[in-house]
Amino acid sequence: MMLKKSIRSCSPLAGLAVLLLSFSPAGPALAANRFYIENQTVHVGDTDVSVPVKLDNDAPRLAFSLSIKYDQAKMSLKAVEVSGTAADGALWSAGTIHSMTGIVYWSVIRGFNQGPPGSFDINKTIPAGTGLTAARLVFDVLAASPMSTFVALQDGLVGDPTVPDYPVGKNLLTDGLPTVPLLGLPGQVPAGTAVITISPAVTSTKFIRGDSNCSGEADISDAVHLLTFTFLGGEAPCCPEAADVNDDGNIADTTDAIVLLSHLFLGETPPPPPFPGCGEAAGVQCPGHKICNP
Ligand SMILES: [Ca+2]
Ligand SMILES: [Ca+2]
Repeated sequence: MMLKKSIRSCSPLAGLAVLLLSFSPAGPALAANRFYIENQTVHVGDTDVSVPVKLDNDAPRLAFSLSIKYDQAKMSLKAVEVSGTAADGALWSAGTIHSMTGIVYWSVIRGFNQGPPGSFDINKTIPAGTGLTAARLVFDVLAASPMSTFVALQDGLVGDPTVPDYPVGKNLLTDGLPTVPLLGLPGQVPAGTAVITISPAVTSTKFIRGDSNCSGEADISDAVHLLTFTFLGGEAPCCPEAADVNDDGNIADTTDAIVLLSHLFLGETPPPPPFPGCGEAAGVQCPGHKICNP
């Protein structure tokens, strides 16, 4: 009786409001759709620097496109990758890097349908979420001294102005209909522009003598590595100085493998320092030893 009375007492508008509220999505509302690139620091001489393009996405998407400007005199864009991102497994990830103008267009389609040619597969999407990584830009740093540069999400870019009617870049999300995202984080000026600080080169001077595969330890696998490299043309040492076990200036020769094996198994004289832990030797740079030079 009480329930019936309550419903009868509601006005039609109040009833509609109750109805709408009952269909409100559960959980916190997602932020506006947004592509952005965060400010970050790289170093003179860095290669394969990863600059993530982040995404706030309020609904699963079938595809997206990116249009990005960077300073081609300071950084060289080598690739746009989606492996390990929210778009991992995309069947289409392609575009054009205009290295002369510092402009890249890139399109990613998570999946194509098996049916009509060119149609999206609605079962393969980029998920909804905030702080997703949509793609990674892979740069080499060209600048020879510390300075500041930028990577900017921009619409309306023209990669090759010498070609009439060349397509104009646009940042879009697509779930059947195009969704125009916001570009950049609040406070980034100009909008969509991330500051990339190029700091002085990292000095990578540490290594372990004998650790020719840069595993963090000089052991029998290094002796195998040395012999495989010397006699079978195997993978080159990640740090030449580490492969000069006896420090005689000859890199990865037979004697180096013998010196290491003699120490490991016969207790003979250890390799000269730095050994067995990470250390430095005069004039040696060893950027390949990531464990000693994190
Ligand atoms: Ca090793
Ligand atoms: Ca040697």
